[in-house]
Amino acid sequence: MNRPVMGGVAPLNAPSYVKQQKLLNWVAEIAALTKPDRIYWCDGSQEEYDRLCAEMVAAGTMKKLNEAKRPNSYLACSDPSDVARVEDRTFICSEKQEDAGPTNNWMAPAEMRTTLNALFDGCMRGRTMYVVPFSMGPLGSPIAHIGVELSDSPYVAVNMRIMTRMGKAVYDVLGETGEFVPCVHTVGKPLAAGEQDVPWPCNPTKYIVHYPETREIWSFGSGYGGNALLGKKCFALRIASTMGRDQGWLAEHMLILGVESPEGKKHYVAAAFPSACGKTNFAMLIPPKAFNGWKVTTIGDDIAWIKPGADGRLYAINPEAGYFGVAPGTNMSSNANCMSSLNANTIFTNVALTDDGDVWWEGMTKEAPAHLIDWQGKDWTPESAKETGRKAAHPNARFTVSATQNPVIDPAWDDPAGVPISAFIFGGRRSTTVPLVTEARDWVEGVYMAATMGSETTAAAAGQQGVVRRDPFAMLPFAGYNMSDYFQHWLNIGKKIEASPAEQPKIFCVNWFRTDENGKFVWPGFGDNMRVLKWMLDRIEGKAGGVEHIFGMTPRYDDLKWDGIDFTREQFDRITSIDTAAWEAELKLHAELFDKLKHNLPKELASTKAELEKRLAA
Ligand code: O2Y
Ligand code: MN
Repeated sequence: MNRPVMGGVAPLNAPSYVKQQKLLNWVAEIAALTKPDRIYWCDGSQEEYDRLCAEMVAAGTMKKLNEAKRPNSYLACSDPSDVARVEDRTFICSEKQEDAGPTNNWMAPAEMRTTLNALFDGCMRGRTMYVVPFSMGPLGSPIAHIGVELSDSPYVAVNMRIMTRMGKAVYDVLGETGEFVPCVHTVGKPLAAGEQDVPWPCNPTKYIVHYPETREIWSFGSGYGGNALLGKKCFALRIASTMGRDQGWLAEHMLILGVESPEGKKHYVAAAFPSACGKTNFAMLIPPKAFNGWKVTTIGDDIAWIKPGADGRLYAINPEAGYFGVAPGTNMSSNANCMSSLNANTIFTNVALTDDGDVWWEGMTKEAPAHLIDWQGKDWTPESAKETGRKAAHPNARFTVSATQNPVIDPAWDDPAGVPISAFIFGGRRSTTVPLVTEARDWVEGVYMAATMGSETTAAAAGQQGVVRRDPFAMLPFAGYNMSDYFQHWLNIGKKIEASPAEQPKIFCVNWFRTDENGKFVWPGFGDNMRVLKWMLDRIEGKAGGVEHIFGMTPRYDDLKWDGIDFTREQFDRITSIDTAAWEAELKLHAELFDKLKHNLPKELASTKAELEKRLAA
């Protein structure tokens, strides 16, 4: 192993297959700033993955799970202060504040660079800097883009291997002159000579910083999820959304699924839901028994990159190669496909450890095991939990697993050309007001629906849970530029594909989460969402009816297939009815949102709102 000269810079150590001088210079420059003890270039091999995991087991960062029960799988438990994305520490540092818009934290790039230079100076002392090359999307796809993450976290390196196409082959695509997004990450905890490391190093000071103009990402202080795996939210959404605005494509917080009828007619739909609203479950949906012959397959569970094709249709890829899904609530009834994906080769983070070396989380089984070690390493029993209210797994506990382990992965999931999109679905978590499903009458109305989406908050981001916040397009935490300009970009894409109206995707708005007077969900959700999906496909093919109301077009009871479920007309009315008073209040909230976003707000949205108000008054 190369050792640094005392007080000097670690040798660059670059493998001969790295041909790009700009990349080599950048790695050297970041090493000079962060001063790691070693530089390690990841090749993405299985041997390397196994070795890094073994090192983390030795260091106490990970536990190897029982090989007989969960082969080649690990449990990592984070510092209790580092458990979720930190939106209040996430910054869009565009030159002009108005380009970040009122929904993003902003700081002038020069000021941020001064702050970060001080924080990053020497931040990797005593550690290894991993050079992690990755492709977001199939290698070489015209829709894909490359990134390189420099991180002092081996946990990041192994997770990036699962979540992206990571390794040596990326350098072949990059060549001597290819473009890449530079991503710098540190846990922000340098080690002094002889200092003993902790299992999950991190820093109470956190900065997740994006420079959209220069397409750079800098992340300081957290080793967790979206804060640290920079290909995901930082690149594939925040930076990619600005690339999409400039280049005429879309980077969206959307799952993509394929749905095939018994007659063999297949459509792909892309669906946006705010964090932790069941996207992974929907992406792996198992149709009810009565839908014999219907198949749902997964392209992706979280992010879609969508580009207009030469034929005027929109084509989508999943830029990721794995799933970083929420564990609590995942079980054999909510998502059997996901559960079988997790049988082996999985990294679990912040779930509980069973006495026989397996994992458990709330909702995995009806009854909890008699004894567990909770995510904070403490003894846990169902009895003690009743007294203290302590969860065995953190509510934002996660699994990292390769997409290839999904039993219903779509055959085209890795197709560089992408798949054609027939519909966009937008959903929020609303206990009242928003009907089960509504079809927009046109693209502009669909953009309005998506722009005014609201959702009750969940555990995926730090902060208060259960309050309604507007989450336009489920992109509030992820748009890398001004939200009003983002709406305009969607309207522009609509105009671009208007030329072939038959091919233009329909837009739907859904809400699986309406509750009754006891706070219980009325709609069964999960596999039964297939009933709604089928209505959408029937609409796309001109085969189903519906009824127009103030907000768009909703199915009548008889427009849905009810075989195999006892769901009454009364229940259906409860989740599709329009409560005029609630909508009047809702429109006031739309007005508040539009007032906040008034700079550059497309006039089409204001006029759509005026029409809605007219229909409501009538
Ligand atoms: O960093 C985290 O806490 C996870 S956030 C996340 C992970 C996978 C998919 N989506 C999300 C999200 O917050 O939308
Ligand atoms: Mn997400």
